[in-house]
Amino acid sequence: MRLTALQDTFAHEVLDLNLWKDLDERTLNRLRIAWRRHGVLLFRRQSLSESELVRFFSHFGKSEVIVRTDWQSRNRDEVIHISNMKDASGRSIGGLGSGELDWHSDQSYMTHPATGALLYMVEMPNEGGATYWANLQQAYDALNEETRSQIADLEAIYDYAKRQSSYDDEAPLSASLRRKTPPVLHPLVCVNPQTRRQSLYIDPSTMVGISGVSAKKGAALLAQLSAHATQPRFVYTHHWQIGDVVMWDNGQVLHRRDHFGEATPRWLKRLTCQLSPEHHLIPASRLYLGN
Ligand SMILES: O=C(O)CCC(=O)C(=O)O
Repeated sequence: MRLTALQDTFAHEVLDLNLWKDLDERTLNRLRIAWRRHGVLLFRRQSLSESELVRFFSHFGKSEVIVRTDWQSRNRDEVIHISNMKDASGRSIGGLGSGELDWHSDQSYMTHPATGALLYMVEMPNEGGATYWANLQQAYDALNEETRSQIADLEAIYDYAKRQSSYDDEAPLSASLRRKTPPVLHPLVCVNPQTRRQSLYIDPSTMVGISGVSAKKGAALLAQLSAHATQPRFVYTHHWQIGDVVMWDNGQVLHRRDHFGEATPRWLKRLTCQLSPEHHLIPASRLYLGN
């Protein structure tokens, strides 16, 4: 197994590894360390059944069954489909349609976010649909001292209703989804347990304000932090190929996607898992009970 930096960014490609094979503990440990260090890993030319995907990802943390059961695979509850494709009866086979997805961090609307995530590309259009990852550690390091002390003790409010309203194929939040996703708080600054370095934790698609700060000032500060964190110098751009597996740590990076043609099929399989708080930055969380 070899590692190589992608476009001179933090993201790395892992070469010479077939993920459908049994991987020995030494290789798995090298992968775990590489993932913690780099935040985004790419494996090209993979060919995996859903069971093989689940088995591979189980080496990194406990699989999560997400709140969107309507996006679930029929074979494995842990696998969801991200697709604009429809089945023979005209029903969507998955979620997120074909529109642009703004910067976000998976699961940030949960009190215990499962921060490990993996996408596997099955079917894709010739144009559009690139995915981007932005490094929150690098973004924090580049903040000035004034902003660092301004945000040191602040918590942002996260609401799934805002996230869902940004999807191009969605109805308003149902009562049952609302019950599973009450608004939560996460600190704007978290500590990486391995390096002890401080890092930003934000999600522009889901944050609706800052606890204890006026709506206007909170919105302005969140917009400023989001614009800062997603500058091209902190971003890796991924142009997909069929068979790509990308895994990322939502405690370290944000991601977004370009739109693509509504009529062109695109289909990814996604898994999420709970990562170890000893080795990965997991944002502290609590329910938001109002200012
Ligand atoms: O479709 C993509 O490329 C990205 C999907 C995504 O943002 C997600 O699954 O959270």
